[in-house]
Amino acid sequence: MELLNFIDGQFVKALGGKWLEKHEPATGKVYATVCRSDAADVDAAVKAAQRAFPSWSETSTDERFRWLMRIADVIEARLDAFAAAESQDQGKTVTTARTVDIPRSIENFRFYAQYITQMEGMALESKGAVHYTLRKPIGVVALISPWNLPLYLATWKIAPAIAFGNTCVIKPSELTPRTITMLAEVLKEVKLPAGVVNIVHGLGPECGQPLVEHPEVPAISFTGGTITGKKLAATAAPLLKKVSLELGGKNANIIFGDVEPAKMQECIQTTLRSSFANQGEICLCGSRILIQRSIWDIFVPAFVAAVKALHIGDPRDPKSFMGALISEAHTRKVESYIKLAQEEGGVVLAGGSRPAGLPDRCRDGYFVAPTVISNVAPKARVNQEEIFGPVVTLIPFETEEEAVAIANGTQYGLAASVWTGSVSRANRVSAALDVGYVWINCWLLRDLRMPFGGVKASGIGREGGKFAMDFYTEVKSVCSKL
Ligand code: TXE
Repeated sequence: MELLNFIDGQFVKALGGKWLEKHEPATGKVYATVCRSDAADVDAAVKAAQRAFPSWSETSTDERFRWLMRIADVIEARLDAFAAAESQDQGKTVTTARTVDIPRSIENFRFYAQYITQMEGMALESKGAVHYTLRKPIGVVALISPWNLPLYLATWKIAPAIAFGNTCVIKPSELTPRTITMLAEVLKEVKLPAGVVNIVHGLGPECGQPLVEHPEVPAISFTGGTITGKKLAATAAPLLKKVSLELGGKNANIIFGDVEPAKMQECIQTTLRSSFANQGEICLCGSRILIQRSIWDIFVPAFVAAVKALHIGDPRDPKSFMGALISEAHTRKVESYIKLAQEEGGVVLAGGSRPAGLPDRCRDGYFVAPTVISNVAPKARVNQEEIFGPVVTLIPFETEEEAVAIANGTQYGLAASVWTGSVSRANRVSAALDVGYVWINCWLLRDLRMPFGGVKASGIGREGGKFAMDFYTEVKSVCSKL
């Protein structure tokens, strides 16, 4: 299978004729080749987006509403094909792709389609004049997406970018090129005007970097690792480009002793998901579980037993809760953190190695069993650095103040979960946490109108609803003397 660039409404090979190999994570085998693009391909994509911009930005909101709804409908009609492809390409279970990734990709288009029909501006009268705002799209926006939630995060950027009247060039992760290419087929079929969405595949330094540097790209939305995010910010700052950076996390899941006994099972089940959903490869996963000492002996044995009962297997198998990690290199990274934890005094209570009983097809796949580690100090490296895999640590605490201090004691600040039976404690702790998102007695319940993003090393800016409108448009004030 050859995965091509999509530029100016056409599937094209990289101009330099180079290719990358794409491995299937569950088998470790190459199953596709993907264009290895460079600055010349990026330039062609930006020029196509520039040509498309004047007419696309002049379309009515009603026209754009209908385009986005049509795209969503076609993806929905092919839900199974998209889910199977996402699972094969990324290693996630087909169930996760079918129930999380693809439905959310559809929702991204529907949400922004509807959002633009409800947009309001501002007008006021003062000093003998009327003042009002105009909102304009920015132009050609660069969208750089990661490999953990490929279509989900790519469409989280494409949908608002084009809904607000911009055209775009997207560089998906080189590790997950498949479903974005299937999206291009959908865009071609529904006859979205050529150049509105362009896709260039390739490596970060060779293809992402020239896109960030391109003089005709005034804004960049990036989701990925903090190191790459810093590099991108350093490139964009002197060029005075608008940036939105959604970066890594080291999220705390804080479990207080006053969780209602009737809610304890729900707390354990949700914590299983927040720890290991998508193999722990979600920036919002809670990788540090902080447990009040008063319930340590209740929570820990029940949680560890539940982890040991999880089924890890072929991502195609509907019984599998977890599939394969994204790549061999990432698997090595995750394994190195498990080793490091042990060197730092950690005790492995579950997992810690390759899962047993994998089917023959997955013999060479990239699998790590869900791993639970205790006895590691909050300031140890495994409790400070983003592992981004199926590894969680258990950290005891005595008081609310101590829990907040541990939770806030990393460079990151993306999200947190708080489990408690006390409303006042829930609100107090939520206010004290240095993060962009707090879930109280739940995890990953999202409403796309809410702002999404992190503080500290977890990023700059917010997207979602009106926050995406602020990023993907420029607002102008007009004053007319009465
Ligand atoms: O991400 P990169 P990597 C974290 C996670 C992971 C680590 C590294 O901890 O282990 O980051 O992952 C493109 N200019 N997250 O190295 O490099 C790249 O091609 C422009 C958290 O895979 O950040 C890809 O499309 N673009 C995270 C995208 O950036 C560049 C999700 C992200 O890749 C570039 C993924 C450059 N110079 C990893 N270099 C989250 N926040 O959800 C790379 N890219």
